[in-house]
Amino acid sequence: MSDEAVHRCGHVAIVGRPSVGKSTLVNALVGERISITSRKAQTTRHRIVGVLTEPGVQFVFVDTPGFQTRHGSPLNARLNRAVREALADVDVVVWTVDAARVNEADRRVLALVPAGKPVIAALNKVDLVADKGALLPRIAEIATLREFAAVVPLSAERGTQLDALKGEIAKLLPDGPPVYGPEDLTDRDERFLAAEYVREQIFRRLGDEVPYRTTVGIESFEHEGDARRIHAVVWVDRPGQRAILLGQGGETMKTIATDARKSMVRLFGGRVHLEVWVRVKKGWADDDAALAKLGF
Ligand SMILES: Nc1nc2c(ncn2[C@@H]2O[C@H](COP(=O)(O)OP(=O)(O)O)[C@@H](O)[C@H]2O)c(=O)[nH]1
Ligand SMILES: [Mg+2]
Repeated sequence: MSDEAVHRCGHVAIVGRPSVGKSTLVNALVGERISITSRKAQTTRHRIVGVLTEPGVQFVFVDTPGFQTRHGSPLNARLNRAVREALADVDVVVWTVDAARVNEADRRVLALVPAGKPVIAALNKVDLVADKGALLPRIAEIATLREFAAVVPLSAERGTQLDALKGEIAKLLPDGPPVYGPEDLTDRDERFLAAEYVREQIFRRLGDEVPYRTTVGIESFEHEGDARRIHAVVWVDRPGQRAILLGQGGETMKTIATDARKSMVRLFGGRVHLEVWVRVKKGWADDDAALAKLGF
């Protein structure tokens, strides 16, 4: 920004149906992997903030779980509440869709945005659209759904058009001092991120059932100089799921822990000693009280 006297700062909610690339987009904007991603729906379970500080402007991005309209479980009710809350107190909404197709679920998410709230449409995954000419009619079609501040085709994964998106968002942010420190990347602590990185690998490596019956807790997190000693516990529903997580001779869990540890080293710096245990706790995903205890 040219005028040094003016500083902008505001909250930006990234919303959309599951798997359109919301968390990937937040990570790309912030420049670090603070929100976990996978091909599976509902990888994101928590509202998580990603902070980007540039000269004259601070963006506070709010990543949200994808809005769930199909199943009425206590977990989904909590996910939906997280989305509604994220929408209520932000300055700008980035409604994220897959550039290849906009469907009923996308439109339902858009309908949740309160009237008068500025919305930017982000058409993600343009790298997968072979016929770029097909984008123009789609943009025109999207523009009829609501009044948008801007429609920006982009690729979160490739990092294309992110500056265009940031520019459009910055125009809509209110004047105000930064609310986070210049080095801050997220509102979450290392303990939370460590648990998330373990969960990310479970979502990426295991089939369709087990990840959804799994949660991760941190039993202990100790600093020894610039090294960290982390003890994580993966909670599952049934002994059979424990066996799947461990794999032949513990190989699956070993790979999960190795890759999760790499992500921790990258973000935290320094050495990381990670130990992961798998324990059985019956019915954790159905029990409201247990959910609250685990931090949902
Ligand atoms: N090809 C391509 N894939 C993407 C892009 N953005 C996200 N993805 C992939 O889409 C999947 C879902 O992404 P994620 O960020 O977890 O979606 P979310 O559920 O909306 O948070 C992941 O496998 C990402 O790697 C993109 O711009 N291009
Ligand atoms: Mg996500």
